[in-house]
Amino acid sequence: MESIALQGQPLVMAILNLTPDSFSDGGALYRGNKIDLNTVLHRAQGLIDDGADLLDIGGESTRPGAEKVVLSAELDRVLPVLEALRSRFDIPLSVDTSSPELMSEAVSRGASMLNDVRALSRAGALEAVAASGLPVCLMHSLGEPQVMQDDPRYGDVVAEVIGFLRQRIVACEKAGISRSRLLLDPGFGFGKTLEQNITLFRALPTLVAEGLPVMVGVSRKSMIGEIINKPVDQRVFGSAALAILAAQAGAAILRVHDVAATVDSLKILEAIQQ
Ligand code: 7PJ
Repeated sequence: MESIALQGQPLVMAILNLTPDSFSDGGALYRGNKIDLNTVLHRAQGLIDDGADLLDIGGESTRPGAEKVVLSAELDRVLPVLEALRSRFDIPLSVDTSSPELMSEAVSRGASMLNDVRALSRAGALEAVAASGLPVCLMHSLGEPQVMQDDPRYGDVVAEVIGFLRQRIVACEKAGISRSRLLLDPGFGFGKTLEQNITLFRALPTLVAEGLPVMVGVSRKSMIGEIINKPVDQRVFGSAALAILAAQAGAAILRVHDVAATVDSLKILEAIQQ
C-alpha cells in the first residue's frame, strides 16, 4: 500500500472534516461560508505533529440526518484542500467519498487511499477505484445517512455486516480491484443502535479473521456519548479508550479526531502488551 504500512500497531488516521455541519467539529475550518486554506494547513500540521500516520479528508457530512451534499459542493470542498496538502506534506492522504467523480479527481491530485462509507455502491464507483490503483476502505452502512438511525434492525448484526462486506469484496474483485487493495470497516454508528454497535465491536476479532486490514471509526460517536453520557466535546477519553480496545482486537487503522490522545494511548498499549 504505497507508503501505508499495515503491520504492528495500528495506524492513526486523523479526520480532517471539510463540511460546514459536521457533528463534532462542524465549520471549524471555515471563514464565513468558505473553507480557509490557511486554517486547514495549520490544522493538518497540528495533526501531523501529534503523530497522525495519515489524513482522511471528507466533504460530505454523513452524520445521522445530514443533508445530502451536491457533487459540485463536495468537489469544491475537497479538491483545493487535497492539492494544498499534497504540495505541502508527505503524509498519505485518504479521501472520504462515495462519488466516483471525486474518486477519479482525487487520484490525479495525489490521494493515497479512498474511503467510502457506501462501499463503492454508487454507479461508477467500482470502475473509478479499479482505474485508480489505490487502496480503498469498504464500510458497512444500513441505508442512507438521512434515515439510517431511524430504526435499524438486524437478525444477526455481525453475520449481516460481514456478509455485506464479503459481497462487496466479490464485487470489487469482479471489477478488477484486487483483495490486496481492500480494507474493511463495520461502520460504527451507520445504521446501528448502541447495542448493535457493542455487539459488532465485540466481534472485531471475527472481522479481522476475514484476513483484510480492518479500519475502526468510533471517535466521538454517539455510542461513546451514550455510554459515558457526555456531549460530543467531552468524548476524548472515551474515544481513546475505545480506540485502544479496537487496537487490541486487531484493528489496522484507527480513524480519529483526537490524535494526541490516541497516539499516547497506543504507546501505553505497545509498552504493556506482549
Ligand atoms: C467513518 C467514516 C467510519 C470510515 C465517517 C464520523 C462520521 N469512514 N467516515 N469509518 N465515519 N471508514 O466521523 O463520525 O466509521 S463520517
